[in-house]
Amino acid sequence: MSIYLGLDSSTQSLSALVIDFEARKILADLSISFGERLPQYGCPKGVLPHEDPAVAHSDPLLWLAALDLLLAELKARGIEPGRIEAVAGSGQQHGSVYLNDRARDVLASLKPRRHLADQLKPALSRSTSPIWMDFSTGRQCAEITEALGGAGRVAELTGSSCFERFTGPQIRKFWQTEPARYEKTARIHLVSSFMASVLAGRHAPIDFGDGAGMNLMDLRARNWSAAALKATAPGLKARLPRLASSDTIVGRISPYFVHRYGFSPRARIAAWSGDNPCSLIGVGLISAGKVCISLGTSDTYFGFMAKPHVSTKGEGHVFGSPTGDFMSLICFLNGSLARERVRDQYGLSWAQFSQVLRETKPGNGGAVLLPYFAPEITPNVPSPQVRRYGLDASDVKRNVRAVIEAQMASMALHARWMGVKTRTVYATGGASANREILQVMANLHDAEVYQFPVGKSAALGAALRAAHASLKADGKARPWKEIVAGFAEPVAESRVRPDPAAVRTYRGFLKLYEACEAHALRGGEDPAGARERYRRTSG
Ligand code: XUL
Repeated sequence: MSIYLGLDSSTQSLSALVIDFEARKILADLSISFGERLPQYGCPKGVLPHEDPAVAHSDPLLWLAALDLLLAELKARGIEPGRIEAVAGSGQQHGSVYLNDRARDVLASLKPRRHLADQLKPALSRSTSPIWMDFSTGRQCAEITEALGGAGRVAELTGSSCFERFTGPQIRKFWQTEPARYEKTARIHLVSSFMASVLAGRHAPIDFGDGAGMNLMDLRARNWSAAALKATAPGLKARLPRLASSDTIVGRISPYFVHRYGFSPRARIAAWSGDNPCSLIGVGLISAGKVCISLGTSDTYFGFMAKPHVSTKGEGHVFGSPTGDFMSLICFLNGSLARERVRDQYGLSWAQFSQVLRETKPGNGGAVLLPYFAPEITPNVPSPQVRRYGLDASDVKRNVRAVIEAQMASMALHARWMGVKTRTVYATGGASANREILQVMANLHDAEVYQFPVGKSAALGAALRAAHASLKADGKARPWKEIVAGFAEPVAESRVRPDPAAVRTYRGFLKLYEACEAHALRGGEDPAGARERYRRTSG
């Protein structure tokens, strides 16, 4: 038997991929969209509405309701859960779940006749979960940064300077604003370790990949940093799960899933990780040299890293890689959100959007859009602001091209700290199906871009991690190269080549974009001169 299940608990949906590892085949691929299938939870895009736009919380019970729905559907699709050897998962990073001291017993005695959400409800000490889109902890970030001796020091210690969405600042805010509830909190999980805990019926550890997204873990020593814990909240260590490597087996699956869905009682639950560490595996980045751009709710730019090399200017992060090494990552919040905003604003279909990209010229005649429709993570823009330079809001075509060029230019600029010049970019995530977008990507990064046969790189990475951890537990460990072979490989024929003329245009365009960004965000000089220079040189 070599059937493994990878789950991905992401912002807007829960997905599953079932793989036959030896046959290198995907047996099932399905998703539950929170907005469409579980509207009663009031999270249309996976986020609870809030009067403060900086606050982004979700309902953790929604993720459990989705798990019940998904597993029932898997069975209905003819997958026999009893054949699944092991399960691993991927969770949206940074989000946290707060449980009281009843959680341990509740997890250990889940009743197969009742829904997970109903049973876990009394075990929550906080009814909502702050997620990665939250920007409300600026004050806490400043306090932690000061206590730890500055942004550079925090980055060296934890892999990232303090970011609003990271779990440490979020926990500090909870302790400061709701001390009584914090007092009642016995365990704080990440989305990943929470979902693993439910599946295993016991508190699961946090893996080094996702643990690095908290501003609490000593990146090199791979333990909770006493200084970071102290700077965050009192009594925090006792409330956190232990840290463990990504190939840890948490235990056998909880009897709940055996009786309700027919899993084998011997099925293993492997530690879950963050969606980005899982995607790293899902696109086969197990050594240095290539990067991946994932175009999802957020856009991320990431790559494998052998030794940790952090950004001290707050432009990105270093997380653990599931291989035991490291990964670099930059997150752009205005990903599909910004693309959809522009498409909807002009009433276009995706086909029309692509058509416009085909019809318009690289460099857009020097028109620049800064598309911070929502607060932006990279560069740091704490409240929404959309700026146009040499661009009229009524110009449909130029605005369409401008949003894509802005996203790709911003990636190129803010990835410089990684010091990697790559000739190959792997593209994944929903929008990677759009070849016109990939052409702009290829031209702006002066690199060949490849697509993948499986869009769900995080769920695939999770399934491959389940195989890796389970084989290791059986004493049959296989090297990562063999684990990803035949699954996490780009489609050779999908190659999008950079166009040399566009590459030249974009060299100048990048300077212009940088000047516009500096003007809008850092009080830099008016970019009119830069636009003129760009116009002259681009002919
Ligand atoms: C990464 C980040 C997002 C989330 C959501 O740092 O915040 O990519 O993981 O998927």
